[in-house]
Amino acid sequence: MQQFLQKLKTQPMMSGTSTGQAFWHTSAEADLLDSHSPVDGQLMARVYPTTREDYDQVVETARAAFLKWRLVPAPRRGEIVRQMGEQFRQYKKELGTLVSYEMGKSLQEGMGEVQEIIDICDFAVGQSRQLYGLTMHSERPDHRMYEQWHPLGVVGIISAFNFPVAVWSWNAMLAWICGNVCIWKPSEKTPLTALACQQIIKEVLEQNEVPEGVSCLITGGRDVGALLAEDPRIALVSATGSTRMGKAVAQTVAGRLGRYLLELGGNNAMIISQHADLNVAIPAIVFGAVGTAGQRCTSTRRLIIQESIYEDVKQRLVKAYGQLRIGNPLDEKNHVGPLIDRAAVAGYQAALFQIKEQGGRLLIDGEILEGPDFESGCYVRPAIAEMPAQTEVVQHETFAPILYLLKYGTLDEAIALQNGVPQGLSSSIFTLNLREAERFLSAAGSDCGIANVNIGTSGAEIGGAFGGEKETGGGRESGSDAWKAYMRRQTNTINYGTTLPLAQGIKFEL
Ligand code: UN1
Repeated sequence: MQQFLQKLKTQPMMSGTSTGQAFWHTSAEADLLDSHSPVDGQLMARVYPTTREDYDQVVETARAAFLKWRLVPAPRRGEIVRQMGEQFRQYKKELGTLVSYEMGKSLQEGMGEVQEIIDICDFAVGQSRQLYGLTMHSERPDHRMYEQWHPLGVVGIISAFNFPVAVWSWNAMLAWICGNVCIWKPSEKTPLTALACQQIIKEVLEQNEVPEGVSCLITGGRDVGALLAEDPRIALVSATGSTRMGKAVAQTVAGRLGRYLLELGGNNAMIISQHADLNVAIPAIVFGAVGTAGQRCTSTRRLIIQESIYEDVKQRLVKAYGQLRIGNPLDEKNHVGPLIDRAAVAGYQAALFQIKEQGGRLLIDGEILEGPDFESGCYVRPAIAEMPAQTEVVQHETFAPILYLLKYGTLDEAIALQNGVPQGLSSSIFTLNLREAERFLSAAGSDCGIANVNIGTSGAEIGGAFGGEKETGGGRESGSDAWKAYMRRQTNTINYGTTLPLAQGIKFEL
């Protein structure tokens, strides 16, 4: 790990592209952003934010690279992504550890995140030979009609702190095999893992003589993200983060009729039916609610429990929460690490306050942990609150381990509660009853982008399309046919005859 960090330090932390000499900055020492680990509060890195001039240089380099990269055959682009996957396999432990240290998720989850990169690389390699278009039968004789998919150009990727590397890879790997070039703006809270990814793929880019600018990195806060949103040179802005950020990006990009792909907040519920196998449900609930300290966009925030088993579920949960070990996420014995920063802790505290104000009852009260192992001030106790209804605090996504319990009578009531929030990312039902499961998955069931049966709301595999409806933003990333978002469709009609028949039977004679 030390050696790996050392290797990272050989490159200053600034905007640029991942090959050759092109790391540059025009910002001054005084502008440096400090990046602290939530694990122990230590200063990890100092980052030069990207200035307007740096940004322009990056975009121009990327645009020049696109002119070459778009001509490289897609399977060849796939082969380069395959080699990147090999690099990530080699550095899985180091990068996973760095993710854990910079972001605060458990080591297991940090490595799991790198595994998602490896998986999407494998997926993208196969996809690079499957950028299929359809062939249509023309209504005109001696005509052929078909569609083909072309790359878009420069893709801007804005990613969040909670999945500091995987979300980038879902976008970048697909964007690359599709023939685009990428400019990545990671969260200002996790710049070091982003730099590590650039370093990990650097060798592959160099060895394959990939043009400078295919993989670019810019650093900074919201204002730097806004540069991408405003810029007509950016063909697609893919943004992951809060609904507030997504709305701002969408409005700006729509203002120039650009394309965007949004993956925003979730407020994910599990319905626990009286027909559930609780031995499967309880661990799923606990992992969903406290995994990544409740900071996944797929984290379980609401439990909608059938009234006849409500007390039983409650007791089992309280018992399970009693066994949780909170502490340094690099210690594999611990289940729950810190929140990302003190601002997140303040958000958690505010939610706890609102719960009480809005008639909720805390079964397990939250608390900020203090003492020698918790110096960063970011460690909190996962809380469980019984709520009388889906009050304002329940409607809102608080990025912290707070689980709301709600009661239901009929399945229709449960589905109405599940759908009765502004967000629509992930959902699940625990039931062994076929009719219930199918109703939940039907058009009259969950309104989310992800709906599961007998598994939790989080931990999706990369093979499916990932994303959600309503305030979650409607975008789909990673598997299935999500690649189409990174390409433009062109319909082609070819006349190989000697006359000019017009469509719709129109006659036009000279
Ligand atoms: C996110 O929290 O932004 O399904 C992504 C999951 C992970 C990805 C979460 N595969 O929980």
